[in-house]
Amino acid sequence: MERTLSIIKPDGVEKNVVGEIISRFEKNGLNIAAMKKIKLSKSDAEGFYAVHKERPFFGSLTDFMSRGPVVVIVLEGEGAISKNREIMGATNPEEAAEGTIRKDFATNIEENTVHGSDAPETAEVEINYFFNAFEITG
Ligand code: IDP
Ligand code: MG
Repeated sequence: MERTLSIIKPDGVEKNVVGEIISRFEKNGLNIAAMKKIKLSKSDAEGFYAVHKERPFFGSLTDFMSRGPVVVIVLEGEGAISKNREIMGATNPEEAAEGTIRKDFATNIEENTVHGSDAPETAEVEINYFFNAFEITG
């Protein structure tokens, strides 16, 4: 059993597709181990995306991620990290496969509706960034 962090980004919340996105996770065998709707400050977003701080889009990305509420979710299941990345689709929605969340809902490469951890080490760090042990019920 593996855990991964998903974030429904501000554009996904604004488009009112939170339920639709969660439904896709559940239909693909991922369980919700923890979930909450929160608003990131600019510095919360900068901390979360610290790995990208040298990238040219860092300022714009962290403005976007802090402009409105997000839904943070711990997904649990067999191969949850790669399964979630498959359901999400490619970073750039123009390159995302048919039927993926980003293909169906993303606006562009930045406002791409969902985040998903990319490896077990990042999943652990990212889950701990938002949730304490009491909040993760499995
Ligand atoms: P990922 O979310 O598919 O793992 P990353 O390369 O880790 O993609 O980038 C993190 C986030 O930064 C993306 O989801 C997207 O919101 C944003 N991003 C990535 N590349 C670009 C870009 O070239 N321009 C603007 N924003 C970008
Ligand atoms: Mg990434």
